[in-house]
Amino acid sequence: MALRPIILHPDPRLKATCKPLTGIDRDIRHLADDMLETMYNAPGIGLAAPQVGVMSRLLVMDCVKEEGAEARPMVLINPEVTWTSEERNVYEEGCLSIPEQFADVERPAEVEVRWIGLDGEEKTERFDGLWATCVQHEIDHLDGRLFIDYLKPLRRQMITRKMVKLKREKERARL
Ligand code: K1U
Ligand code: ZN
Repeated sequence: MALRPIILHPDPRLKATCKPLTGIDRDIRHLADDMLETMYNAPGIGLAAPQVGVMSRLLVMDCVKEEGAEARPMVLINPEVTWTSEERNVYEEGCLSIPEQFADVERPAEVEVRWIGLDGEEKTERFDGLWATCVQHEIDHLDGRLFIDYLKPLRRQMITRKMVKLKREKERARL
């Protein structure tokens, strides 16, 4: 297992639509392991393949936050939202590709998602609370959408400008 570098906004790979996976092989299992390690290390509660530069429809998440509670690492391949609740929920979201920036985003409070597991089996589950917010945020990544795309243009531009500056500073520090 290895940590993979997380791509920072703005980057064209974070704006692109990812391709469905057609099979599960050793490389995919390796990618999922690396993504879970990268997510826990960040630390984060989710991570989508394009955030590590892989343009495939795969995401990992674990929203168990309680101290001492058993972890629930999940790997979702080709996830699809099959139902959304009318009730909506506001959560202050962050993103590992947009560090230190947070904003309220309104989304359906509950969603049903269908996906393929690493065992090749189709699964369906209803998510609520933070799990619902996180799975929608991660599926958005697979469609090239970021949480800042839900904000007013001015706020989005301000965050993007800060990120351009941050990336420039990081690049300078690397040289
Ligand atoms: O996709 C990502 O960039 C990961 C992101 C997921 C997410 C956060 C908040 C709402 C929806 C989706 C993160 O994990 S940001 C870090 C974070 O939220 C967190 C980190 C440590 C403990 C608890 C939360
Ligand atoms: Zn994100």
